[in-house]
Amino acid sequence: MKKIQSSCNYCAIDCNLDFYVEDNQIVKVVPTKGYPVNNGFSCIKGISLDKQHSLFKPNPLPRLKQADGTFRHVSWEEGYQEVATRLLDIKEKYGNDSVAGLSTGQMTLEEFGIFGHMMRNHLKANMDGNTRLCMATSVVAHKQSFGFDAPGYTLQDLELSDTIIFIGANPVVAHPILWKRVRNNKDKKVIVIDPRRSETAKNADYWYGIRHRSDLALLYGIANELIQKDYLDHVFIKEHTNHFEEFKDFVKDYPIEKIAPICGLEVEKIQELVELIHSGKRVSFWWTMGINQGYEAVRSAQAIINLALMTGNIGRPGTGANSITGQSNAMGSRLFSNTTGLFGGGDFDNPVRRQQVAKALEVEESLLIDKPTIPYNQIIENINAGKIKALWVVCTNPRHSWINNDTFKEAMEKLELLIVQDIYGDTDTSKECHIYLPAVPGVKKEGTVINLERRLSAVRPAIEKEENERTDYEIFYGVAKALGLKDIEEKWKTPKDAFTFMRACTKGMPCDITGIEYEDLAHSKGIQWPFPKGAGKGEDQRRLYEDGNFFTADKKANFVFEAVRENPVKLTEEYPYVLNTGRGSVGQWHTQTRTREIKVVADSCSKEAYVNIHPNLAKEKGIEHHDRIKVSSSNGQSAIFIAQLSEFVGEHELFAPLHYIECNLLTPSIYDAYSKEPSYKMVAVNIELVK
Ligand SMILES: Nc1nc2c(c(=O)[nH]1)N[C@H]1C(S)=C(S)[C@@H](COP(=O)(O)OP(=O)(O)OC[C@H]3O[C@@H](n4cnc5c(=O)[nH]c(N)nc54)[C@H](O)[C@@H]3O)O[C@H]1N2
Ligand SMILES: Nc1nc2c(c(=O)[nH]1)N[C@H]1C(S)=C(S)[C@@H](COP(=O)(O)OP(=O)(O)OC[C@H]3O[C@@H](n4cnc5c(=O)[nH]c(N)nc54)[C@H](O)[C@@H]3O)O[C@H]1N2
Ligand code: SF4
Ligand SMILES: [Mo]
Repeated sequence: MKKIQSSCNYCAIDCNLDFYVEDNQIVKVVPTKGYPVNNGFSCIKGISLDKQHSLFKPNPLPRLKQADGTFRHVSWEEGYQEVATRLLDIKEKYGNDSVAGLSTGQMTLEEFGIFGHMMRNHLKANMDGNTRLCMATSVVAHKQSFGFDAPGYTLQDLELSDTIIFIGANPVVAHPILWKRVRNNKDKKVIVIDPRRSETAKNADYWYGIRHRSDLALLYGIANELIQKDYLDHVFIKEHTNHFEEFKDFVKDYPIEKIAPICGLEVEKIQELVELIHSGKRVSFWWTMGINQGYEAVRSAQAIINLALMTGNIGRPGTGANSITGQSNAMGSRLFSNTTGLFGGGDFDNPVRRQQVAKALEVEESLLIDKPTIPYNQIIENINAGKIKALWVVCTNPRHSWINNDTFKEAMEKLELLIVQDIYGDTDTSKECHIYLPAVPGVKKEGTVINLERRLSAVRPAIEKEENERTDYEIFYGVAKALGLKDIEEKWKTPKDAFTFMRACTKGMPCDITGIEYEDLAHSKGIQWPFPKGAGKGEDQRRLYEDGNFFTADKKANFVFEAVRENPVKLTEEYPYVLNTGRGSVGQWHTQTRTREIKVVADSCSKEAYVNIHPNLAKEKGIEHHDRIKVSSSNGQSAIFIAQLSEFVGEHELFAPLHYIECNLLTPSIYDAYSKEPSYKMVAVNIELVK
């Protein structure tokens, strides 16, 4: 029996797993012992990776939709040619801006490299990813505050922290192995700030059930109180930060007496929180989608960073303002997708970086695209306005996951060419597309992913592909060849080639990985970036900012702040309740295409969309547990849900898991001003019993 160590390609923890294989069948999956991230533990999704494709084994050949609406399968060569010809035709007829792509945080670094090079540099197309729906806020916040998109922590900080504050994060459900690391810490207080009494809040020492979208006011109020009480690290502020004096003046407008009613908390509760922050010796702040998916999300993330800076809780063991990533390679997509920045980081109009990246890719500088992509929302708007005619969607399911998802349905109808590359041909996005390109799942491919603490780890094929099966990398390569892109054809033959190019692009950057050999990652403990040439063996755990130096020109972190804005979501008589959305269970992954194959998950989760509703509200509305209710949204849409009574949501709030397509029918098209990340977490709704 062979044993192959590989990374789980669901969530951003990137647990490593040992696949035991006999006769090209996975016999068992065991979480890797000694791997610094998960050390012998995993969640149900990881140990069920062998279930991928047991139920829905697709035809491995490309599928074309014909003029009469029927489908036919063609050879791969014909499929590649069809994609290439049709993309080039549309480009020629309508111009570069008529072609766009949508990728994901779930591809490998090498796949980002080849796809980004082909789509952006060669085809000059716009291309964004589902990381916009997820991590765009953190990216912008980090760049403005730290000078680079560089989350500084290592997971061990959870074991070393004495005060762990989760804001808009529910790791018990969304990042179980991160929560395991919290539980390893026997000497800590856990604090949760979340309007919902989430699974994490239930397991915390302190829960602050704030009003939806009042985080920014709360965080400024806390900052002001810390200043008033002089609970500050003056030395750190003076030596390592900019704009503190302006910040100090600014937050005077947010005394806790004023913000307490805005946040729905008592003044004493906020004071308690301030004292907890002050009394902690190693305080760490952790945020996820409850912060990132808001209308003033970037400023909220920065308000968390400000607290860490002013109290000197950054760069030391057990501290940090720490953004938790969602998907297995969201960090890779942030650095290597060529969408919002050059490969390895840096702006598209930075002449020095352009030269470096062109040299690393062995191409003329003029080949590199010269501007960032238009964001996801604008791609969809431009499709619906008839400007974008062709869309290539890879490893994401936007018909389900996009905000106000009827607008994506409209886009699908408008497009002349929708190409979908997915491991399943029956997803809401792939089932009706013009060209479907079936890719094999992660257990059959190789490459690299980067986890939430900047750790690169290897994805290795546990089993071999069968006849006619193709990996995502091979599909990109095949299309590039059909497009006649000689440099890709000659120099990007394998994932290792792509890794080598991407690595070269990082030279001298904060994310320098020039010290990593592709082969080093296999059967390893993973390697955190930065890891420049000559870095030696490296420790198992490394954090950034230990010397107090950040990536800005003057090496100081910036206090960034802005007045709290009016919430664009208004509760009215017509729509008096808040609908909150997010992850429903450990077993369910996003749009459920993959986790429907895990029998215990499929059997134990609701088949139909449901909402959690407080028993008091249910009573008031004559609704009983498991009744069907109609939820109407201020975006003009409504859908039927099963009512699941729960005391863990507020009396005037509902919670809908995003795992059901109905959820995003109701979410309104609202985005953060700076990151354009959708504001998924607050919808104004009304409800009625369906008789
Ligand atoms: N099982 C499972 N795990 C997953 C995923 C999955 O689909 N299934 N997806 C992965 C991905 S891509 C991501 S991005 C992560 C997401 O991980 P999380 O962000 O932890 O999960 P969510 O449930 O989206 O949201 C977290 C919390 O934000 C709270 N929240 C809502 N509004 C507000 C607000 O105004 N203020 C505050 N402070 N909190 C608010 C919600 O009540 C919720 O408890 O999970 C990853 N892990
Ligand atoms: N209301 C609401 N909506 C949300 C959110 C929320 O909190 N609330 N969260 C948002 C967030 S944070 C995220 S990240 C998105 C996620 O949204 P999506 O990315 O749309 O969700 P997934 O189900 O992960 O889609 C991944 C697709 O890739 C396919 N796939 C899996 N592995 C492979 C592979 O190796 N190759 C290829 N080619 N395909 C593969 C799967 O079958 C699936 O169809 O949802 C967003 N939508
Ligand atoms: S915690 Fe995340 S990475 Fe680990 S097994 Fe579960 S889904 Fe996979
Ligand atoms: Mo995400």
